[in-house]
Amino acid sequence: MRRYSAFAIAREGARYHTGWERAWKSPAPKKRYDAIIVGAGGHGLATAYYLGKNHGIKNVAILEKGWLGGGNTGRNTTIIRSNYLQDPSAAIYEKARSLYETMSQDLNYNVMFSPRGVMMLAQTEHEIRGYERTAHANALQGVATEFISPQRVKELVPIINIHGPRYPVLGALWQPRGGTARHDAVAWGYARACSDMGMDIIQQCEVTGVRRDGNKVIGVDTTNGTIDCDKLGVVVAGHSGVLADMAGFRLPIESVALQALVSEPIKPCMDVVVMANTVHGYMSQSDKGEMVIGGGADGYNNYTQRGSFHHIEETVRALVETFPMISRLKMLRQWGGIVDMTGDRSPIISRTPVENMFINCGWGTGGFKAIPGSGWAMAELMAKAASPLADEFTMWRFGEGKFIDESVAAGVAH
Ligand code: FAD
Ligand code: PYC
Repeated sequence: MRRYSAFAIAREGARYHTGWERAWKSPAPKKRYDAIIVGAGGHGLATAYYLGKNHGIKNVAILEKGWLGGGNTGRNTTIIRSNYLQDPSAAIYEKARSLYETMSQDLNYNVMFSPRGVMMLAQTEHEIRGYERTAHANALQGVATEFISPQRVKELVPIINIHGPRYPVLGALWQPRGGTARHDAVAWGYARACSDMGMDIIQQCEVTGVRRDGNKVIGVDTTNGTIDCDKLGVVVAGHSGVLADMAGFRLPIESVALQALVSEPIKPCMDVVVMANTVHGYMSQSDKGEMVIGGGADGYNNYTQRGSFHHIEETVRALVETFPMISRLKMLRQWGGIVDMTGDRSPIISRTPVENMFINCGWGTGGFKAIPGSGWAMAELMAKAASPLADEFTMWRFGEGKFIDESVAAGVAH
């Protein structure tokens, strides 16, 4: 069977979709766009897609300094779930999860959504209380989760060690319709759909300045020249602070490296996603058989896009404790991304102090799952100046003390 790497898929796509080849490395177009989206990650591409599909705004350019999907979207561990605590979060993450259910059909592109179930282990009394509380909140929000016993955990994941040694498994928050999807397929599916609507995806085009007339945005400076637009959507994850700086305002956000690793491929041994947040590691098995593994974020701000060595050791140690049978596995690859963290671990989908400039960021360690819901909300905000899904996620909530605290649901230590 032929295997495809992310790069091979990108190459295949570029060969097949002539629109994208046209856009590759081209000089800045001399036309004025109704909207420019900066960042061709999942969130930027989904924003452009829903601008066209839901609001009929198709005169759109998506500008990307590298290659599409080459940021966190192509570097994450693909976990999809909506078991958050607060109502605004449950609304947007569950909207996203439900859009994932039909994404392959909507985009006519197989994103390999696999609702295999996600469990977050409770390994302390504190975690039991936290996850039971989340299960109750989810019941009120219409999100299907339940708190399950250690015996049920063992039935679902026979390879798990529920007896310790440091922390026995005391139960788990279980979301049966959570799961995974193929990350670069999500980017390429949205990109092809945007291209089919006539949008321009311009890669290797870094935005270097935000052009204004008074307080109103009129375009951007890029490494390929200036480009004019009526509205600007900035969707650049770990570089959000840099773009905000170009526009003359500050964001309550920090950038840190988060990393993951995969093992050699082995026969199918685990058909759900397991997150163990106390010992701190999480694991799923890819369709190729590799164990996909991740741990905590770096404890200091940086833009290195690689992650530090001690996390690899800590994460693997935690997982060997939880799944002793992986102790002899060889690890094949390790990589990192730059994630954008807010103080309350919730995203920002917001207008900005600059008129007609909008920002979508702060998804931190958990934004892959949110891509379709986030794009839906951001497109509505850009088209109509308001979106029910985005209302609570303004950048001004920090000044107003209206935090949306999701530090437990975020699942990844930071
Ligand atoms: P990105 O995909 O990073 O896209 C932003 C794009 O903006 C980049 O391509 C970048 O090149 C571009 N850009 C930046 N500056 C400029 C500029 N000046 N001009 C033009 N373009 C620019 N989330 C989950 O839900 N589940 C998980 O299991 C999960 N695991 C993760 C594991 C790791 C190791 C990492 C790093 C992240 C993980 N995440 C996970 C988080 C998730 O990957 C991100 O929240 C999400 O991908 C963010 O998507 P994005 O489109 O906002 O950003
Ligand atoms: O948000 O579920 C998540 C997640 C898992 C690993 C990284 N992020």
